[in-house]
Amino acid sequence: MKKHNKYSSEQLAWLIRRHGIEMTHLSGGSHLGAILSVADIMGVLYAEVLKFDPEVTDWDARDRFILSKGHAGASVYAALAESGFFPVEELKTHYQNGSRLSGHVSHHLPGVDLSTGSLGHGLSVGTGMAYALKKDGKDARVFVVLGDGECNEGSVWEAALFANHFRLNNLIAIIDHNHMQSLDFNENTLEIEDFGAKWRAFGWNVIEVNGNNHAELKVALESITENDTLNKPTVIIANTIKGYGVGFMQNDILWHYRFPHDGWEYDMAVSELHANKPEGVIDPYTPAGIENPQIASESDDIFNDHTFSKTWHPSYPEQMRRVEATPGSCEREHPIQSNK
Ligand SMILES: Cc1ncc(C[n+]2csc(CCOP(=O)(O)OP(=O)(O)O)c2C)c(N)n1
Ligand SMILES: [Mg+2]
Repeated sequence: MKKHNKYSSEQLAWLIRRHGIEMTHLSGGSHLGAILSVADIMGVLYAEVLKFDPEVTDWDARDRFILSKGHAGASVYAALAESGFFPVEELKTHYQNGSRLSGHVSHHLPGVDLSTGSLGHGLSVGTGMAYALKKDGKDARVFVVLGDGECNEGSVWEAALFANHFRLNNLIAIIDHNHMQSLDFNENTLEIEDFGAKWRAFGWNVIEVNGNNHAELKVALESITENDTLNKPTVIIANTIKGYGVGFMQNDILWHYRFPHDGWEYDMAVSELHANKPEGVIDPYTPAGIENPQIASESDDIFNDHTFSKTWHPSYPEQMRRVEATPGSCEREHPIQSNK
């Protein structure tokens, strides 16, 4: 694959994770689990796939990119800053009053084509862009990254129909399939499986990969580039883990909204990242890691199940009462454990 960045995809994904932790920590912002989940997809796209020029942001032939799951805005901000679109230092203003780096993706930043955050719109706009580019004979592609919970939105499927009808082979959707949304597993919220079969039925070329594995993502993306005869839009179902990269955040829905607080949460997250830092990357915040990091104690809220369908941790008594008031809601089995 061609290189479009001074960083490798692994280095860039690491930096996206590190920035995501710092940005949510400094701002008290949310959606860190969603940022960590999509970091590898963003790293591969911005290091090796997307055609762009940070000096000429409205370059006609640039690939278009839409982060439709706009709540993971920190991931695209970090990717853009590390790709030269604006100073890395500005990332610290995320969520602050007056900052261009709003919590959800803002088109006021160079390199962003569409503001997102209200789920379900990115694929429709991307489809329109791909249609227009094709009509104008432009050699550019459109990449849209969606959440899997986002695919509960009907508008996603309307766009899927349109893209198939016009055989938009310049459109690539990548779904961050982490099996979770805000409060629970997708399967307990609104079932979407068999996900691949659904897209196939809508006429799309479907590729399923491990979305935290760079090699698999690259093979999938390369296969689309090489297959010029493909007369269909492509969807890559990227199976990911929400919170990937920080053990105690992985598959714990708490980290959809929670930010890493001072103390063991921040210290353990940063220390784990440091233990897995690729060669040649400098941590812009804690270059030498954290000396004597605080570690969670037994009484700390770590490795507990915070999903709505199982139970809420006792530290959330109000929500717990709500769950108990809903008959049967506590007894439901985890769909993945029960292999539904
Ligand atoms: C139209 C709309 N409804 C609700 C929300 C609130 N919301 C923010 S993130 C989220 C969950 C999204 O889950 P998913 O698409 O799976 O993304 P993930 O965080 O798992 O990557 C929801 C419902 C929203 N942003 N937009
Ligand atoms: Mg999800």
